[in-house]
Amino acid sequence: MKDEKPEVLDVIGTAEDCDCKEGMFPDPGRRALLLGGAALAGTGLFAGRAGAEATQGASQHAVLDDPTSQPGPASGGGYGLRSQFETVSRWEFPLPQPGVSGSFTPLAGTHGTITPSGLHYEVHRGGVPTIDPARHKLLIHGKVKRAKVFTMADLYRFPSVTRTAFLECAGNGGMEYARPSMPHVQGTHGLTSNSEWTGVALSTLLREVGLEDGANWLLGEGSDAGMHTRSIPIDKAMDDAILAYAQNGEAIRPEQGYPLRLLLPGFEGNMSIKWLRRLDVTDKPSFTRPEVTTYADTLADGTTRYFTWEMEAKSVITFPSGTMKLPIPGTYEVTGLAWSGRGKITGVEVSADGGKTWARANLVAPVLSMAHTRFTFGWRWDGKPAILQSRATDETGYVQPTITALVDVRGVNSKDHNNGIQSWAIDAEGNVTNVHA
Ligand SMILES: Nc1nc2c(c(=O)[nH]1)N[C@H]1C(S)=C(S)[C@@H](COP(=O)(O)O)O[C@H]1N2
Ligand SMILES: [Mo]
Repeated sequence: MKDEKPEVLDVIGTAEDCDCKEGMFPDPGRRALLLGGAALAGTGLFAGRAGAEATQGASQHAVLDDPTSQPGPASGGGYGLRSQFETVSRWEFPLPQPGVSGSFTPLAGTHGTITPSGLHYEVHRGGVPTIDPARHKLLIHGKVKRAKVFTMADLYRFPSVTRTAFLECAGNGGMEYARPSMPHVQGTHGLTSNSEWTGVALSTLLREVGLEDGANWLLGEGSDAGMHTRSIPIDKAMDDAILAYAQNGEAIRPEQGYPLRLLLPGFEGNMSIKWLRRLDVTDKPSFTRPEVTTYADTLADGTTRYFTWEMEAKSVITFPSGTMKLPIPGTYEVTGLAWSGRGKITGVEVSADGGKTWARANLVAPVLSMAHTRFTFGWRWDGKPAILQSRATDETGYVQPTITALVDVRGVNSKDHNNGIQSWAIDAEGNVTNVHA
């Protein structure tokens, strides 16, 4: 039995089918092209960029022909690492702007809905500061009755809340407005991730300090060198904003704002101030430099949109997606993610003919408000060219627009808030590429 090849579905190719090359782009998506029981069990195997990320601290153990023949290495204890065979990695900004660094989540290489913390996308305007939680403090002042400084120890004593929420950079997909630009879904959509966050409800702390009349806005400030500041409307602060100290069951990662970040579910990522050290309660928005420059959107007629907070409903097919190859015609499970900053996803439709006809995809429970929602769709590829698309609807009834419809309204000056429908073309050989359709 052990020597027999595992039975494989006819749609799964063999390792020889994989023309994986080392190149500029990691290929997290060559799913199903590497053969084996693990792939069938749903663990998924991804050929990726070999090298540093591939091993990142994981011990390299010899592979026995028969792993039952002798005990493996003893438990290492400590902090567990993934298998030495797993290579899925973030992709660093290929063209960093001065002062800005970050990386994209490999959406095609993750399963379910939670993004592993080590694969969460990152955007840093002044690098990642190293902050000692024992010395970190949060000041809340301004239009409050009792200005206060909170240490982390103080914050841990308040009632905690936990929720799942996506974060998405307003610039996610920004390169795609005018023309298809990134080869793979990590580049087109990888500036969004989804985590379970734990912390203190901001409303709890605002009640603790007591709001004065005219307390309409907050100015949030981080402790990094990025001078990142944003005005936050008090309604959001009192509604579902969280001062998060934990992510996916452990302290948030340095890249995500350790030891404390603001989390505004559903709002553009840049409002969720990392390394949070100050909240100034004000009567008016502060019109900080980032919010009147970087995060304002210039429309086709030259006017500017400010305060574009909510991320509108969006979806993307992650399998199959750009740079992948369907090895042979047959049945595949098309899958992807959908999310909305306005609440729950109520439906995702899939088209295989560039948007002429649509069919309803399956939403995988649980479907949570302002969180990534996994969708799946059984599809038989007949071997002819096809264009795959997905279209999300949220609980407000809002339907994800086509790129053309978005460009008609916004023009192509704006690089933010591209939630247009993504098209993946499949040619007769099964090659998947990024197109506008
Ligand atoms: N203090 C501070 N907060 C920040 C930033 C920053 O550079 N400094 N980047 C913002 C941007 S542009 C985004 S999209 C999100 C990214 O959060 P993440 O790096 O945890 O994914 O954090 C926001 N909060
Ligand atoms: Mo961002």
